[in-house]
Amino acid sequence: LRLAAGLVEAERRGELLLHYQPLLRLRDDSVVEAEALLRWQAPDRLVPPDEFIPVAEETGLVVGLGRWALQQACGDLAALALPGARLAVNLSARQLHHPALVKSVEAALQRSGVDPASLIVELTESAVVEDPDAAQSVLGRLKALGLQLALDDFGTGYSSLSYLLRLPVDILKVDRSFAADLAADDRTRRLLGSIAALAHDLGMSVTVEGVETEEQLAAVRAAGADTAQGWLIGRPVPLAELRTRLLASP
Ligand code: G
Ligand code: G
Ligand code: MN
Ligand code: NA
Repeated sequence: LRLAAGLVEAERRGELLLHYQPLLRLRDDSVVEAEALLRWQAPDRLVPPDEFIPVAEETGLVVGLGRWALQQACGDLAALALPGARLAVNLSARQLHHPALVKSVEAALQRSGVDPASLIVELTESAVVEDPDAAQSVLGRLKALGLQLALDDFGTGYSSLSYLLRLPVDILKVDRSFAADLAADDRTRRLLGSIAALAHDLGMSVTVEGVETEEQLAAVRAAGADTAQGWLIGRPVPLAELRTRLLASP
């Protein structure tokens, strides 16, 4: 409850911030993309999202936080002013089903003036599964704005191949539990190779999350994935550090 009360004030007090985790494009080993991850600088400590996102989700506060994150990421994208750079923002189930979502995404794009194609919106299958028909319609309207859609945490929980056919997804983000098993387990490597082939066949690109070792990265390359994300590539960092990384990239 204290947490929820603090969260209400967090945005007004300017205590929210975004860190950006870089992604490696395997085709040319360049960094052109990053995922925005919310942080809350509470008066006494930096609160990680796994502590406050679930609370925010339950109380509905996530709608406001999410809108703030979208606007901030679009503003950051404009401030980067690097052609080709792309930023991804996470959407929660509550946000997906909020009636004002499409309008607020549209407003964030217009206000910042960024190319809609440089914004990626990530959502999980669990956000879709509650009401797939409604989700499909909202995602169609989001896609019509010109942005890219990513299916997050793929391969866990609610996975259903039918979502891959029904939803207008551009990027499949394979859950980090797969990366963890890559080095030791040949069957996981084969499964990842098959997932990548399937996704490519359907016109989607593939990101593998949670890449922590060179061995895992080599397996991700061998499986034919397009992009790698994880601590080996980089930890989430403030925008200025991301900018340096993007500028230094081949
Ligand atoms: O940053 P990790 O480092 O701890 O993120 C934990 C979880 O919080 C992830 O599952 C991520 O999807 C979620 N998360 C991070 N930032 C946002 C955000 O801006 N909006 C929503 N809805 N979820 C977020
Ligand atoms: O949106 P999503 O649930 O995918 O959020 C990414 C989460 O994964 C964040 O909590 C982020 O801090 C975490 N993460 C990113 N890279 C790694 C990694 O290499 N290993 C582990 N264990 N977690 C990671
Ligand atoms: Mn994500
Ligand atoms: Na994920």
